[in-house]
Parts: sequence; C-alpha cells; structure tokens
Amino acid sequence: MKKISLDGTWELVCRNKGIEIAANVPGCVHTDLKNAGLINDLFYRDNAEKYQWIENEIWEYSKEFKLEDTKNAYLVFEGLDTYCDIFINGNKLSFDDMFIEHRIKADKLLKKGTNTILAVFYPPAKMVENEKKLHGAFTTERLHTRRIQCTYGWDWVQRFVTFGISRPVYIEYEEGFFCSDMYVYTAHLDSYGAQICVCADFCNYQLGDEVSCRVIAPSGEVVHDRIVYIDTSSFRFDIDIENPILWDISTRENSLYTVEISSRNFLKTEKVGIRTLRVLQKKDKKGSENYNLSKSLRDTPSGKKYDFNEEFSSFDVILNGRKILCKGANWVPCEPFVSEETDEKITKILTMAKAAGMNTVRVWGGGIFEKDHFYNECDRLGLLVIQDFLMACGQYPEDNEDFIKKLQSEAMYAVKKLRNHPSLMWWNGDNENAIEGSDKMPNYRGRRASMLGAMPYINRYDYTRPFFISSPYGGNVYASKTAGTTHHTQFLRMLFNYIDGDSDGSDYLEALKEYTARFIAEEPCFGASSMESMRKFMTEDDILNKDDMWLYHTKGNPNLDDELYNYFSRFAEKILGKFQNGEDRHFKYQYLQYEWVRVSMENTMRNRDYTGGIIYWMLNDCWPSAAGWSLIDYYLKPKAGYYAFKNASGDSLVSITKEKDGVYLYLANANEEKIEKAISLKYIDYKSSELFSQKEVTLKVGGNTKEKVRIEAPHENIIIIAECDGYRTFFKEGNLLIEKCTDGVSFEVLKNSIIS
Ligand code: BMA
Repeated sequence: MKKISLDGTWELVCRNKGIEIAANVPGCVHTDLKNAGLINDLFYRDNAEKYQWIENEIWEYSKEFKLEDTKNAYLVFEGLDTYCDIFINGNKLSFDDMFIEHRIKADKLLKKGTNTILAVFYPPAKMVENEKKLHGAFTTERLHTRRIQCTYGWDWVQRFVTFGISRPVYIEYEEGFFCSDMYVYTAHLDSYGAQICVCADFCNYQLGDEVSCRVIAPSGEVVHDRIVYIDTSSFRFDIDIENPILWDISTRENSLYTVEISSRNFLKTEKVGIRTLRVLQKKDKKGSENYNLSKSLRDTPSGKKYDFNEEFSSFDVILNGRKILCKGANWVPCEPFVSEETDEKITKILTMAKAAGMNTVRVWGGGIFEKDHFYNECDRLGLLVIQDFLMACGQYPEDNEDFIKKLQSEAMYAVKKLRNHPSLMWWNGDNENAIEGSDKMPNYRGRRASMLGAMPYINRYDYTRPFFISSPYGGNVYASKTAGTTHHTQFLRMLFNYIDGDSDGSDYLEALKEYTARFIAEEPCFGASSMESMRKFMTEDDILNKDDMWLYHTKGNPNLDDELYNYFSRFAEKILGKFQNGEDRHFKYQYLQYEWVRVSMENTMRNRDYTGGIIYWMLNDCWPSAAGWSLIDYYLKPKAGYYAFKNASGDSLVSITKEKDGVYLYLANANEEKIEKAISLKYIDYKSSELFSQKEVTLKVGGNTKEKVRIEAPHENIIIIAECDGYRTFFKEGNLLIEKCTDGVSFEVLKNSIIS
C-alpha cells in the first residue's frame, strides 16, 4: 500500500508560555525544548526538578503539507501521547490512548493541495483531576490515563510526564483487494515434520483475485507454494513443512521462515518461527522432595504472609518438547521519552542480555508495547518474551465501561501486532494488580480488567499461547511461592527486616535462601552503576562524599519507611563491611549486586527440580540511575550483577552451601542431557592466601536436576574455592567482610568478578 510519511519537522507552540519552535515528529515536548536550547540536560543532577512545569501546559503541534490524492486515504498515528484533539483541516477528532495505533479514515477530511494538521495535547493530570481517587503505588492519577505509567515516577525513574506524537505518522492508501492481516502458528510438530497454520484476512475481498501463499525456509528455499482464488474475508492455509528448522533459544543460525501472501495488487509478508511451547504445572506428589521444600517455604516469613496453598505445583516451560530453565531479566522502556528509543539501543541491550546467557525477557506492564524492532530482535537472538498488558501496581477503574473498552482496543492491537513472533512466550493481564487474588475468589483487584479487557482477545486471536491473569499468578494467593509465578520484589519488606534486624550479617546466605519459588518473574538485585557512567550525571563530590544525588538518582517508594538507597547502603555494610571511604562505598554498592545475583543464581540451580525460571528485576535502566535494580545501566555499561549473571548462566553450575548436617558441594544441570564434571576444591587461608589443601571431586548429574556431596567444613579464616568449567565460586563461614580479606584470594575473586 502507498504511504506518505508526515514525520520530520513540525511546529510546536505553547501559547501560555509564548513558546514557538521547530519540533521533531516522532518526538515529544521535552526533547523538542532541549533541542531548541530552551531547557538544559534533563538528566544531570536534579535538573529535572526545574522542568516539572512542562506537564501543566497545553502544547500544540502543527504541520502543513500538500497532497495530490485523497481517495481511500487513511491518516495513521502509530502513537499519540496522550490526551489530544487532532484537527485535520479544522475537522476535530479526540484521542486518549498512547498505547495503540490511531487509524483515521481521512478521504473526506483531507483535500488535494494544501492540508493542515493541528494536534493539541492537554495536561494528563488536569484531565483526570475530577475523577474519583484511586489507590496504587508511587502515584495514582496515572491509573485513569492510558499512557506510559512508569514516567509518572517510579522507584527507578524520574517523573517526566511529556506530550507528543510519539511514533510515526503517515497517510496510507487502501486500494483494491488486499490481505490486511495474517496469523501464523505451529499447529503440529511430530516425527513427520511440522504443520503451520496461516489464517489470512482480506479487505475489499468482493473484488476477488488469485492469491499466492509461499513459505520460504531460512535457507531461502521455497518450501511451499500454492495459488487459490479468494473472494472471501478470510482464508486458512494448513502447510506441511518437512525437516523443519525449529526456532529455539539455543544459539543458532537464522531459523525464521518467511510467509508471503500476494496477488497482483499486494504483497504481505511475516517472519515466523516453527516451535511449540507450553507451561507445565504438575502437582507435587505428597512426600516428594519438592513437596517438602514447598512446605518449608510456606513456613518462611514471606511464605507465612502470602502462601496458603494446600497443593503445590511446578511451573516449567517446555519448548519444542524439552524442559528449559528460563533465565533473564525484566525489560523496561530504555528511554523515559518513548520516541527516543532507538533500534540501535534496543539491539545493544538485547545482544548484551543474550551474551550474558539470558534466554528470557519480560516486558513489564508499567511501560509500553515496544516497537516491532524489539520483538524482531528477540526472534533473531533467541530470547523468549513474557508480555504484560499495560497496567502496573494499582487499583485501575475496572468498573468503568469506557476504561474496559480502552483495554479491549489495546488487547486487539497488541495481540495482532505480536502474535506471529515466535519469541512471544506468554501474556500477563497486568503487573501486580492481583497479588491478594486467587482462582477461588469471586472477585479481587484487577480481576475484571484482566478477564474482560484482555482474556477474550487472547482466546479469540491468539489461542495457541498461554495467558495468565496477572504477574505474579497462580496458587492461593497469587503472590505465593509454591505454585505459579512469584515476584520476590513483593517481599522486599522481609529483606528490609533482615537488613535492619539483629543479625550481624554472617547468616545472609541463609537469609537469601528463603527467596526460592516455582517461577521467579521478578528477583530484585540492587547495585550501583559504574563510576564512568555516574560521572555523566553526578559530580565526583556527589559520588564519593555525599548522598543527596545518590538518593535523587536512585528514587524510592513512598510506601516504605526509608529510602531504598538507605536500606541497601545498610545491606552492603552489613555483609561487606563498613565503608572505608567513597571509593570503597561505591565498590561495595556494586559488589552487593554481584553477590546477590551470584547467590540467587546458585540457589536457583541447586533447586533445578523446583524452580522453572528466574527473571531479575531488572535488565535495563530507563534513565541514569546511580544505584538501582538494573543489570545494565542507562549508558549500556554492564553492572556487577551482569557479570555475576554471565558467570553463573551456564547449563551446569557448581556451588557450595551449608545445610543442617554440614557443608555440601552441588553440581546442578539445567539441560536435558546428563553430565559428568570434575570439580577442583581448594581450601585457602583468606588472610595469608596460603593453600591449606586441595582435591578434585567428580559428580554425575542427570538431566534437569542436581547432585550433591558432603565436603569438609572450612575452619576459621579458611575460604573454600570451587571451580568447574571456568566458573569459580567460594564459601566461607559468616559474611564476606571484604576488608578482612582484602589481601586474600577471595578479594581478587570478588574484584575480578566485577571488572572482567
Ligand atoms: C515490583 C515491580 C516494579 C518495582 C519493583 C521494585 O513491584 O513490578 O513495580 O519497580 O517491584 O520495587
């Protein structure tokens, strides 16, 4: 179909402020003001405070352009942020949903010759100031508005409520008979090959025509070619593929097939992958190891608060008939201004995630449906995607029919946009709106929004893919750990109780063991960005001698009794020792995340039979964070936790842990094939670095399980270093207290693990 882009230079006016500047579309007010030199670097120190006035004004974008033809013309805005009146040659249409494409039949609104489009954007907070007060995390006016939630302010990004034409805008001509949409999925995979189903929809089908359907293999070979006369609104092609190249998470060459549907008048193509995927939730047998672990987890502080399961079940992903361990992190928008997200930045972050051994990313519900490039890259790299519908941490107005209708139009848009991506693993109705819910309850917060807003569209337009009403989801209640998915971020208050409790930190390994679950959809991991990155938005004095800019660029949660930064500062000193100076403080803020990820990855692998996945909170930053959850900072520098993940993400992992009856060496296996590995064990005096003793232990482990053997407990001042397949772990009694072992092997182990 013919397209005329309207991207590029528009005019931006704020009458109340007497501003009239050239603007970029796609773009937004903040970046246009910055490009015009009217505001400074929004990210430096606390500059952002000076620009909060922007969100309270009315902003007008306008453009004049010429057209030769208006027949069958549609005006398409792929993103409007958010409350706006669009005047097309003076004809007004209003919109209020940032998450979907707005397609306007414009043949009667546009004209041959000169046309004018004026887009007037209104302050979101003002638009909802008379709405009923709702409850939610961080801020609440956001709950009425269908725009990106996190940039109202979150515990990892500053408040930047902006306006604008956030995605491409163009005129498209729908002429003649054409294919408007196709849904492609793997219907069967067996010893005879694969069968894919291609469901195609057609417009102006009464015109009728011969339609060709071709399938091109990754090699370029045409493996299917069929011509059918079609004059109906839809047609279904069931296509057999011999010796299919399966889409998988293992590193491999291109495994994408191209489906082409065409006739004389059009060509529609989709890149698809041949794969099967399901989530296996199998009940624990009474008396089994998993059943007993579930009972013990139910009795932990976080279990006592949230876990009332009488039955326990697994949560395992079966991809192409093989059980896999999902390992990865949560994706949040990589820019606070959606239009600034570049393909290059998305590719860089996802490539770094894959390079660290990740195989799963979750697109969190407080962000956006990412641009196509994001999902295409996940298809290409072999990264599974968990996609939330776009609500997070709040009581949304789900009794309001207009709100439900908005959710439904978003669901229709997102499902058709994403369903052909082989990387898309499952859908979640929202993020954390149903923590206290359970399937047994006739109602709970978020139930109606998810079951009316999203579920019908999944059942109708993407019926081959799992859908979970919320994340976390499963069990009684949904926040429980012994069934379904779990967010350990929900249990941070228990961790804070430990941090500020009586323990001297020597039992932190034991304390972190509580955070085990069937599928950890959010595992917090808090740490500082690199000095190189921090110098871009803080002064040396800020970084080494003060806290105020650390606090400002860490953010927090007003519902907590203290700032996140303060809690984790105390956590770092508790287990790594008092800060000696600013450099030491910064190093220990970094190392805290390394140790957290190391311990949780090793714990997850030791529980390979129990845990089906660990997805860290979070992969990337939305703005320059000083300390924070991300594993990759805003400037794309890996943080300490990234290295810990990368070191521990192999298919097998050695670790050492203390249990009731002694110290055990574990070898865990996250693959189907059994393994046999030799493990080097060294007992070293961590003060003198003197080698006290060493030996080699060989362990055999079956598929997707672990084996353990009891080893000699370390004496005073002794640290055990275990090494296998290049992964080195360590164990000592008590906490690390780095300054006490700064000249020992363990310090080098710690330091190298961060810098390498
Ligand atoms: C969970 C996430 C986010 C939040 C994180 C850390 O609630 O869904 O909302 O940023 O914990 O607090």
